[in-house]
Amino acid sequence: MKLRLLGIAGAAALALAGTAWTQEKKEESKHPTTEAETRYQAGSSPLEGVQMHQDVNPKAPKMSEAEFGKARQIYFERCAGCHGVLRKGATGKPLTPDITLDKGTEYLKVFIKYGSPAGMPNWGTSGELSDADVDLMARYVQQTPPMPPEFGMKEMRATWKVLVPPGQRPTKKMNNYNLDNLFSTTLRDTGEVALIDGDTKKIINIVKTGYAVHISRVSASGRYVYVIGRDAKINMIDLWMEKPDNVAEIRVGLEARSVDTSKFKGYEDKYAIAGSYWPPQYVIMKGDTLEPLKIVATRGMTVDTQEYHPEPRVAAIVASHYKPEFVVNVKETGKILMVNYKDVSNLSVTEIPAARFLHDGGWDSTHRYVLMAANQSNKIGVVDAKEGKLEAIVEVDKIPHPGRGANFIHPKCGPVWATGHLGSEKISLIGTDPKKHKDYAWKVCETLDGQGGGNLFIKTHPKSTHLYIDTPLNPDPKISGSVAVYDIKNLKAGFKVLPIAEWAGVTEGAKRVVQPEYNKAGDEVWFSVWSAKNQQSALVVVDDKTLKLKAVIKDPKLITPTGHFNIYNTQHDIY
Ligand code: DHE
Repeated sequence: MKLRLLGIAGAAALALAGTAWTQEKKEESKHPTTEAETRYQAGSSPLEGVQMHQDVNPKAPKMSEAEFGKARQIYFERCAGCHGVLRKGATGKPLTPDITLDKGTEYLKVFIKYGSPAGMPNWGTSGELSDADVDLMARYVQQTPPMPPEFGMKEMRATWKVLVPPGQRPTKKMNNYNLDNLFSTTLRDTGEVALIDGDTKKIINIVKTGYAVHISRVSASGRYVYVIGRDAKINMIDLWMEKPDNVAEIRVGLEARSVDTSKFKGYEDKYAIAGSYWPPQYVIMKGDTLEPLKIVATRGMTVDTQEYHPEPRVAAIVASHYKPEFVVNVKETGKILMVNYKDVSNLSVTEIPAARFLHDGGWDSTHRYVLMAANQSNKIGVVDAKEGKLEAIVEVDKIPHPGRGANFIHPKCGPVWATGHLGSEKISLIGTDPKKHKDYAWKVCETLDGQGGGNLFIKTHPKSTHLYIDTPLNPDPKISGSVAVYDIKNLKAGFKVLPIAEWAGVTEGAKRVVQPEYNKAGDEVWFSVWSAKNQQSALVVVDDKTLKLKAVIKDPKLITPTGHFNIYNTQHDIY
């Protein structure tokens, strides 16, 4: 795995920067960080465009209003993902004036320009920030952090639109599509999803959604698709319409990543839930109109040191099949919340301690246990949804990133759930059967080697004997443009490599291959070949039996495809 190297000038400058450098070097040996990892976490925040109060600290270096505005925009585009909206630290270090004023402008400039091996990107020497911008940012982080506005019921209701009220919607399916085998594909940079017929591979509709659209989830009945953008806009699509399209929309905050809907028997399609990064909160909505009903803040104490965190972001949310509950990951406090929606006005929430920096995760094959990755802690928290308690914390490799994970039967350990890692090539297989395979339950029962680090998603299907591992964030284009496939029945044989980007026949762009997703039958696997906004992208469909190319879907409208969600598999949590 390639480490980011600092230039000689950078190292020398950092050496001058004093003891902090020695400390950073110690951390480097424990946690070598790749550029891909750091940049993935440091994704752009839509808060860059939000009006905020400017409060210039009199002790801080001078900045004009225009300079402050420009620096604020750069901060939210590049820095807030790691250092937090309020600069109190998230996966990156805190950058509040009590710390930064002591360091001073020259010291901060060195860090910003050259980066640090502990994870700070080399914004200056990589050419992303000019010397003038580096100077601007060094002065900016010494000012009092501007505070984005809150987003409560009044603001949500002002954005809420029911485009087609439930009474005016079809009473039966009005199209001939095989809805179970439809795919909702994220078109990240156009703020749209492509609804694609999985049988004919034809695009049914391109539906407008939020900014830098992120994920789709499917209602318990399979009729509605809920899509969330990074600007916290949710779009609700009715698949029964002649041409499936939006029927309701709302903004639930200023920045968000997760949405899901109630799946417990008797509550199908009744509620939707969305979690936001800013403000740190989740909201429960009516499932058929998105009318906001209840907003709950996640600000509070961290799980380990029990200190107050002002902006604990809501990461993955999944819906329980065991109880009328949503499972809500709170990233910075490291708590998994079991939010019981039986009585929304007298909401009861069970707070389960896991580990800091909870991110993504999914169910075991029985849907009783949910496994959530605390990515910067290198741990998986396991919750028993039936008993409503922590079952185990499992140590894995560096920066686990399961997506929703992959479930299959291991010859020795019985049922296992698998996760890959952003920070290493390892794939950890965790035993999930405490009854019949007690010795392996909640332990890493086998570790496989993949192609390299930079893995984001891993997938299999109950009808398949293959396990697919993508590596879109690996620095080597050969690895980021291909996927590794294991034969589950013969793991010892190692993996085969499928050159997906080459098969796509796309000539330009970075061509990162991302997110394996099965069709309903479990005999095809879909991948996105993700290029830049102004370059051609594609979807590649692989025959799961033969591991040969089955189809390439290309269309000028397929701009920056990333995640894709098969309706049936997403509806039933099959992975
Ligand atoms: Fe995601 C899931 C957050 C960057 C594609 N991503 C998730 C989830 C969270 C999250 C919390 C779990 C949602 C759930 O299950 O309810 N993602 C973040 C980030 O904070 C991060 C690191 C940086 C950012 O600024 O957003 C980030 N994500 C990305 C990408 O760059 C990806 C690869 C491309 C894209 O479309 O933006 C990406 N994330 C995805 C996908 C899923 C996802 C496809 C759903 C996986 C699944 O199988 O369910």
